[in-house]
Amino acid sequence: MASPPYFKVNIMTERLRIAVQKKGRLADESFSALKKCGLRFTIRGDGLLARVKNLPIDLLLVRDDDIPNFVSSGASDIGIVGENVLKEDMLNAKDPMSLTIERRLGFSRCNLCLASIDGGNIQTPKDLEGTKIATSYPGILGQYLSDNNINAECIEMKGAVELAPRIGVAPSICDLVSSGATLEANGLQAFATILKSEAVLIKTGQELSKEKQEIYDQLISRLDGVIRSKDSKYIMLNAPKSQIETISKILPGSDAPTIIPLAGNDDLVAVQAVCTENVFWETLEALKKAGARSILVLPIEKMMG
Ligand code: PRT
Ligand code: ZN
Repeated sequence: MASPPYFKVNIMTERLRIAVQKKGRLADESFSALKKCGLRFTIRGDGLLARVKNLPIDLLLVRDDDIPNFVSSGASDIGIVGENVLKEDMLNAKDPMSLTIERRLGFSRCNLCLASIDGGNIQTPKDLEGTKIATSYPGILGQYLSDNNINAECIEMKGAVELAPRIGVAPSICDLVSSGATLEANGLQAFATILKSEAVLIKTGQELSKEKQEIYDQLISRLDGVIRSKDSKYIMLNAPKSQIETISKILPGSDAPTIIPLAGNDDLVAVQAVCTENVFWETLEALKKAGARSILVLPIEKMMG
């Protein structure tokens, strides 16, 4: 007897998992970047998982320190984390982590700096020899000290590192700085930057299923559009025909601009271009000097190559 036909029905569509910080300095901008990629989701009070409504994607809402491990182990396929946390975790991991940095995201920028009492006797990295340094980043600091042949003792603190000099724990610190206000409020001054950090998208080293890889590729293509459109502007202006070459050279980060004739005017043309770099007031002044008129700079919301 012929066996009945069996149809393989995949009821459990695979969902790509993205680990993001639940709450903190990285969280809002991570959510915002994903929303700009068209992901629709709601973050509820104490949930650990947010389901994306319009794509097969789940967000794992976790502490930032756990993100590299989640991604390396494959518990999450990708993640958004600060390079400072990533590098520290990689240096402290027993086994090499299985992950790659796929994109730099340009937010949560900060510097990991060495700082000491303003006007005190530690003013350069060499002055650290034989002293104590308080930090939450013993891995990165330890590597910096050994790379620079400095013998100093790292005192690990989980938080409030900036208080260490005042309470006598250590005369200097190694901590994250963004505006510099915390250092200033504590009478400290930075004298060296040992790591420049920003949020990065990391991907597990483990192979993704075909289904997940497709979702990932779609997300990355949208993310690239978000990253590119961030600093990009659309410029429109009128210019004398004779000045097209000079004006094209001034337009920052644009390929060949579009040149359109103007009705009833043989000498003037309309120039339109996508500028992929920042357009400053100085750029507009230079364009005007070169003969451009009616200059408009418009934001670009989305881009796809
Ligand atoms: O709870 P969870 O573990 O998830 O969060 P967290 O408390 O460990 O981290 P969180 O939310 O404070 O920071 C998350 C990430 O944001 C960091 O790992 C960095 O990648 C990035 N980031 C960017 C910063 C800062 N800027 C920053 N300024 N993280 C911390 N700071 C702190 C710094 O430690 C210091 O205390 O802010 C103070 C200095 O700020 P300024 O502006 O006064 O210089
Ligand atoms: Zn943390």
